[in-house]
Amino acid sequence: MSPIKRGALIVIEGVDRSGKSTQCKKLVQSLENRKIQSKLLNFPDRMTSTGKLINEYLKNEECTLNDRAIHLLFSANRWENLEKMKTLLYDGVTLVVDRYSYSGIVFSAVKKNMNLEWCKQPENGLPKPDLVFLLTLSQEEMQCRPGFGSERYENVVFQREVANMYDQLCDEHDNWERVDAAGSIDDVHDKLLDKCVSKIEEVGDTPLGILNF
Ligand code: NYM
Ligand code: MG
Repeated sequence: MSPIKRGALIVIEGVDRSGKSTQCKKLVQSLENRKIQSKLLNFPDRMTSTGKLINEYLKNEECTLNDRAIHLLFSANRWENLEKMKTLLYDGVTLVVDRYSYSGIVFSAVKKNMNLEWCKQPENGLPKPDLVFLLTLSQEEMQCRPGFGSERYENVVFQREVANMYDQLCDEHDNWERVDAAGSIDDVHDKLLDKCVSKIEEVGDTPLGILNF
C-alpha cells in the first residue's frame, strides 16, 4: 500500500487589498473541484480569545497595546492553531492560508524601535510553508482598491514599508514566489493554481518543515 500523502501548506502573503482573501477562496474551490482535499485558514483568526483582542486593536486606533505585546498576541493566535493544522495536513488536507508568520514579522518589524530578528523569534517551531505566494501590487493600484484605509496599518506610508520588507523576505527564501496581483482575478488565480497543484504532488510523504529563522 502506498503511504498516505500529506497535504501541502500553502500561504498567501501581500499588502492589504492585494486580493489575498479572494485568491485563497478561489484556490480552495478549484482544488476541491479537482477532488484535492483542501481547507482555507486565515490569520489573524479573529474568533478565538486572542483573535478578539487583535480585532479590537486593529479596529480601534485608541486601543493602546505595547508593540511587543500585540506582536506576541498575533503569534499566539497561530500557535493556538498548531494541532489543528498538523492534524489536517497529515490527514492529507492541503491548507491554503491567508497570511501567516511573515505578516506577523513584517507588520511589526517596520514599526519604530522594533527589531526584525526579535520579531522572527516567536514564529520558530511553527510548521514551515511548502510554498509562499507574495502578491505584489504598486502603490497606485493598492490605493485604488476599495476598503483601503479602514483599519490600523492601512495607510500608504506604512504599506510601502511593509511591501519593501516582504520583498526582502522573498529574496531570502527559496520557497517564495512573487505573483503580480494587478492582473484579472482569473489570471492571477490560474497562475496560483498551477503552482499549487505541482507543489501538492511534490510534497507527497515528505515530512512537514519547521520554521527556523
Ligand atoms: N497582521 C496580520 C499583523 O500585524 N500581524 C500578523 O501576524 C497578521 C497575521 O493584521 N493589516 C495585520 C495585517 C493586516 C491586519 O489582517 C489584518 P487581514 O488579513 O486584513 O484580516
Ligand atoms: Mg486587511
